[in-house]
Amino acid sequence: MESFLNVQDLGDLQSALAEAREIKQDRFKYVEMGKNKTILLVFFNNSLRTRLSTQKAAQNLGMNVIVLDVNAGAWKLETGHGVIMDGDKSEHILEAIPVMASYCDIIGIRSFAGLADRQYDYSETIYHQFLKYSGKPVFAMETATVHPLQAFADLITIEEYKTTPRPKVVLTWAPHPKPLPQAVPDSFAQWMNAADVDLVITHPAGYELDPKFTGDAHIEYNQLKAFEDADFIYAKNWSCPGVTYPEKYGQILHDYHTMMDWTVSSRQMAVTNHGRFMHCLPVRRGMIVTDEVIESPDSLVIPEAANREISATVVLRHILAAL
Ligand code: AN0
Ligand code: CP
Repeated sequence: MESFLNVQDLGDLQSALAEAREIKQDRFKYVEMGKNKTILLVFFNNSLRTRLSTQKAAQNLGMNVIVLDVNAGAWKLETGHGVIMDGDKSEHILEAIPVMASYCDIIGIRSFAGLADRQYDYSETIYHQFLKYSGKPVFAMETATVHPLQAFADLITIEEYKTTPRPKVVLTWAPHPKPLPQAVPDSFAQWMNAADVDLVITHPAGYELDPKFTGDAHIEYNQLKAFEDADFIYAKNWSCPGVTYPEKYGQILHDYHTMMDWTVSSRQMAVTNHGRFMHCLPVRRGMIVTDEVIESPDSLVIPEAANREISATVVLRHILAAL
């Protein structure tokens, strides 16, 4: 595997889930695979889970790990082409990428959407520059439009906790004070569409996600109706994806104070089928979800985050196998 952005990149999903179960039984089973291989994790944005779980996964496979926080100690990188670099950016990404690549065998990238230019974000410009100019396998640790390591961990978690063969999974928008990317809901929708679940998406009008990720998932604008008989509730905020309102791409459409009835509380959880609560974290309590719901025994946020180590171990194993 040369590139990991989409669910299809991993090959057969059922075999990948079987590999996840195998790795969970014995995380160090393939510790010889990564001997004398070096992985570089490049962060343009903050991270707790991705940073720790991807390092742990690489160590499970016996790799050497280097982590670079671009905005904390490296030179500020210019990413545009044809720019006269007379500002605060000292180095161009087109030199920095091949230099970084010369020290490693695999590169992970965290580079969030800028939320200003839809075309730039949705063509995954930075990720594709890494792919093109590194000559090394590259994988997404949340890029502009996708977060596949998260969505794979989410699916592993749903497989572990489901009580029916085809559970009803609801992706719900929830309020947040700052504009956030669409990467998490995009990947979640894409992976759920590839899995054996009944996916329903609920959000206020205007937050329609790109159909290239949502496919033919059912969209229900009435949140409470969407929650009826749900087995899993997956909450996330996202800013305007620019599908319905291209001019509002990356913006918050309404003052969040007026949207607080979308916060996931026991009022909505009561109509589910003993639904389990999920969120990728970090989560803002009182905005996305109430303390009561996130602290309840039906909250899966901790095992879900723990499964990030498992999803990353499976993905890195696939990349190592093709080196
Ligand atoms: C990021 C996002 O919404 O994409 C990362 C989530 C894993 N969240 C924040 O920036 C708060
Ligand atoms: N869920 C997730 O990717 O968390 P971090 O942003 O902390 O890595």
